[in-house]
Amino acid sequence: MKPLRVAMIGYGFMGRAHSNAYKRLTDFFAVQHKPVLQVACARNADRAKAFADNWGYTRVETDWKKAVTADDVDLVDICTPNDTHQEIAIAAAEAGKMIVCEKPLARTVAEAQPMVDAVEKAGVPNMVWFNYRRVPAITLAKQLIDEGRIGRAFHFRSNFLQDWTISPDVPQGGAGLWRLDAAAAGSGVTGDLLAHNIDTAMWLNGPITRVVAKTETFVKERMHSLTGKVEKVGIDDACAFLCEFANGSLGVFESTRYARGHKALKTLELNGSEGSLSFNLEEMEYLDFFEYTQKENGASTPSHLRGWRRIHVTNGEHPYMDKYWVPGLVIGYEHSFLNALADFVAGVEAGKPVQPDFRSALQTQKVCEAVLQSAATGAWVETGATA
Ligand code: SOE
Repeated sequence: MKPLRVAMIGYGFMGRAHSNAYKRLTDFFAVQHKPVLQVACARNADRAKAFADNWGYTRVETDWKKAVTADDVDLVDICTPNDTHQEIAIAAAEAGKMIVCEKPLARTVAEAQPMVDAVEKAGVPNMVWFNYRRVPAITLAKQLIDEGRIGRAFHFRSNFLQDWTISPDVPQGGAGLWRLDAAAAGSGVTGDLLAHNIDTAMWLNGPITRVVAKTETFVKERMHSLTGKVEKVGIDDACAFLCEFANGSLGVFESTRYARGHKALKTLELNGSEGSLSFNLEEMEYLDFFEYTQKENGASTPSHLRGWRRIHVTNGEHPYMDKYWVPGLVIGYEHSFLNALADFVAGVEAGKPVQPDFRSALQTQKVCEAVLQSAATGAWVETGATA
């Protein structure tokens, strides 16, 4: 087995989620490369060391430029706030490293485009961690759509609801809370949460062509952890948008961090001429399927038998599930990262790009930007997103 030496830039929640995936990859997947946790990089040496010791990284760097150009590194994993993605990714591409980057790709399309150019010019394998595509029930949804079981799509609706920023005492800026700071994050729920839903939606249902949106910032001022001053809040706390897909279907999306009682209620539903699909992250081992037309014989399901079918996505023939336990036993959130990593490494070994790559994530970035532009003007905005 060949080593795949990883430089992890950043050590927060995603640094942990990805480190777990690197550690477990070859325990579950028959790939030819074994990740080696080589460099943990963070500006604060003590925190980098604590992270490295906990997860088993070989060494520590406090200068990301050294980490991404180091001879003992094959793959750079960007888990830092969004405002740093571009500089790190371009430097890593120029150094010829493989790159996996946290979502959203960048703060804006203008920032993301040079990242796409850099990885394509360097010809380095790249991926963005839109991990929810690799939840087996969502991957199964894609399979059912590709098998033609939904037919002509009419409606796509999707939510991502949280409630962790309702208190005006939550500061903006700093570890974890940079998500509330527009300078670091670029946007609020649009880039942080809806980007996931948009990525999944376009994977399942094709490009979103135009949008009309409304955003709201409920708490207008918050203490900034970095300056110690009360400052204007520049992010969207909530966002709702309508859209059209290139296939003629209509979309409705909503995200907020003010849905009291919801921690990560992430849902999607697709309604088509021959069937419907529904998914809810709180019960992530299930995919709900309504089969109007039976694909196998082309007949309509007899009306007295019609109803939503709850598929427990744990059988060996379900996506990824043959790698884990026995039928009936579930996997969790962390496995979506493991599955994504396995696909990435298998793609590298086969010489095939793995989706979503930077170019694909740029399409999601275009939709996010159109959503924010529409919210600012109140007008419908063309996204320019392609397949
Ligand atoms: C925000 O709370 C967050 O952690 C996002 O940043 C992640 O991308 C999402 O998967 C869960 O929620």
